[in-house]
Amino acid sequence: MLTADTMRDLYDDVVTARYYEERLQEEYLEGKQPAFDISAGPIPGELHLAAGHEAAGAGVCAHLRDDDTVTAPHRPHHVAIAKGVDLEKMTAEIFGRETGLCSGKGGHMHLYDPDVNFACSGIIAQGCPPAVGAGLAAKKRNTDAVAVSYLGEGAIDQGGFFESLNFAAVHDLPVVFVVEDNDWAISMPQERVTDVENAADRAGGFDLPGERVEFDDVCAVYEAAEDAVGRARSGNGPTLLSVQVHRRMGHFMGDAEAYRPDEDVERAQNLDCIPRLEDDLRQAGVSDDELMEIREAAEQRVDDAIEWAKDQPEPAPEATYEDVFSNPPQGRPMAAEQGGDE
Ligand SMILES: Cc1ncc(C[n+]2csc(CCOP(=O)(O)OP(=O)(O)O)c2C)c(N)n1
Ligand SMILES: [Mg+2]
Repeated sequence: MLTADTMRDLYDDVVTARYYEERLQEEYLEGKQPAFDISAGPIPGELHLAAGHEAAGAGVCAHLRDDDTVTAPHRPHHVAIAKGVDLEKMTAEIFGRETGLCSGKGGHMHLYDPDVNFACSGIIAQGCPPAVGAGLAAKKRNTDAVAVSYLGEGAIDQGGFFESLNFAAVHDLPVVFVVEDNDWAISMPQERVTDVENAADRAGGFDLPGERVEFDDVCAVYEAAEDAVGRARSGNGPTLLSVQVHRRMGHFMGDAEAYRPDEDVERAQNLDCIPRLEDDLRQAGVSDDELMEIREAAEQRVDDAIEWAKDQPEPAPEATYEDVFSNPPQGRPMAAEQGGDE
């Protein structure tokens, strides 16, 4: 049931996530020009921002508890924020700092927060099998925890996705698959690689319920996810949800989007989940002043997290070989031990 309080919480999530991406965009560009040196600046490496995807993060994760598991792909921040991942530690991770979620060695695509069972990965559809594993574990342990696996529409032809749908269906596992359909996989429009327009139609082949939420509508996602998560939590098996979202920025920071028609960029700017939710909130009796208060508090939290993260130390070079599966060959000295500084 969607109350005004729930809608306020959803609004808090989406404005936090949007502002977070806008601030990261600014920070990321620092020091990278003129030749776009990807390793320069306070955020080294690739960065995939999720502005325009917020409805899918907030609307689904609003139904989740800390002991529920979420796996996300390479565009993870809005989902992590909605799942309650620690904002400071996540930001420190993105900035490559020692106090980050993964000691600054994972970066923005490899966030892992065991406190709220959140993980993401740069390999598309990679999150599906682990989410199914979490669902299986919950079932074997007789808990009512659920797992949610997010993936993009560009990942719905991956074998791991099909195997995960099948295994979850056959074993009636408490898993919700959420496809964030932004129409693009990097520069590839969906219709060129997949004949199924609605990813939720894939559910039929596995005898699963499938539902699509059109437009960037946070409340509609919330309601669809209420059914899907409720079904999973009450032992009635998996669901496939497809949520229409829009990519308001390039695929990654530095993407000039030369392949993207201007009308599509304009469409993405117009179909924004935030003004739509603001209208819904006003209709529910929430004043503009209150909306502004929520926005300002969210912006302050984000600014504080970024300031804190930027003050954190970088990992020591010697930490390179910690937390790895394989250690360097015996006797091979670290660069620092050789007196080198590279
Ligand atoms: C298995 C695998 N193949 C290829 C890639 C390269 N790759 C990174 S993102 C991406 C497109 C993803 O599109 P989509 O799933 O729609 O997510 P979006 O970026 O639109 O959010 C590809 C092909 C990858 N990361 N993993
Ligand atoms: Mg996509």
